[in-house]
Amino acid sequence: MFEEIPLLVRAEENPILSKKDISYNAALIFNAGVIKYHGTYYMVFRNDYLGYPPINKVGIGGVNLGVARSKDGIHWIPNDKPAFEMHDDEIERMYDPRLTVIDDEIYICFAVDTKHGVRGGIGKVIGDFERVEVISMSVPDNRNMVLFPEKINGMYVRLERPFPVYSRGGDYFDIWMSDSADLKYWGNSKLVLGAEKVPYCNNKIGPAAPPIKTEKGWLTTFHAVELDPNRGKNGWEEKWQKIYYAGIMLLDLKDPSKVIGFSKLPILAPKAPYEREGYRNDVIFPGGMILEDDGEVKIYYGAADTVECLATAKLDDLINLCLKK
Ligand code: BMA
Repeated sequence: MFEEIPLLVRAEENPILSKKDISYNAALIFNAGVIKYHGTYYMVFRNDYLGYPPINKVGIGGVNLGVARSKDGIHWIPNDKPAFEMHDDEIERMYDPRLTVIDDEIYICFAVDTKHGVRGGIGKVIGDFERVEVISMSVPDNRNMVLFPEKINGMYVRLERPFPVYSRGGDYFDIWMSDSADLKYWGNSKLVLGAEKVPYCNNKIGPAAPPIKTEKGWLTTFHAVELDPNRGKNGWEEKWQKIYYAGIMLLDLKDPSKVIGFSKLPILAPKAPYEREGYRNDVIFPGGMILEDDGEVKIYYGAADTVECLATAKLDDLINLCLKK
């Protein structure tokens, strides 16, 4: 297990959202996307709820996405019913939402488990989080998609994490980038960061929260996984051998496939009790990042696949960390 760089401050209110805050069927509340939109904070969170027949051994029956609002980004008021769910003969569930505002419209990226593989979905949020108009769905396997908040060189850009299981030597995956003229047809794909470059990863990395624009470059978090074959039962699972860390990187403003620098140690490593113990122990999974006017950065993350948390840092410290050789 790696230790984090002492830079981020965990919110005293953590977990900032958990099942006790939800008035409908909810078991695990985590991996949220967060935006600040016209002065209000909005969160779309993942809810694994109890149901029958269960989709796993602990009685989870399905997954939906809920919405919560906040005036300060710390205290949240969830809606009294879930917002989005996808389920049909082919699609099993949507999960792990990420939110990006582009030209005053709210877009959502999400993972989709289907009977024929994992797909990355992109949609537009319609009305007051009433429904998602799906714009595109990738071929399998791909997920952890995040959109940049503006066009770059006239194109929409996304970070993504395909899973090349044949050619990459197992569960060993990297961060990629593609662009699109219309959010529907994606191409011009490029490697951004290889998993082998990240010292606290021996397994896979993936995009985390959508990037924020700074003078020095696009600042964006990623998750990095350490696989420890000596770990056995961790959390509710019979065998959970992974540890999920958060890292941060700075990408070139004009060509975001170029990494200017990244943190050589995690910015968040499982430490607090709510990160160390839950459904899957030792998981930190960021999905939202907001830059405030005073230079504070709020990073929202799912902890132990069970609750949603917040940690903050100063923008300059995060940038300097990425620039450090
Ligand atoms: C990933 C995804 C995430 C989850 C993480 C840790 O593969 O399934 O939703 O938070 O594993 O369990």
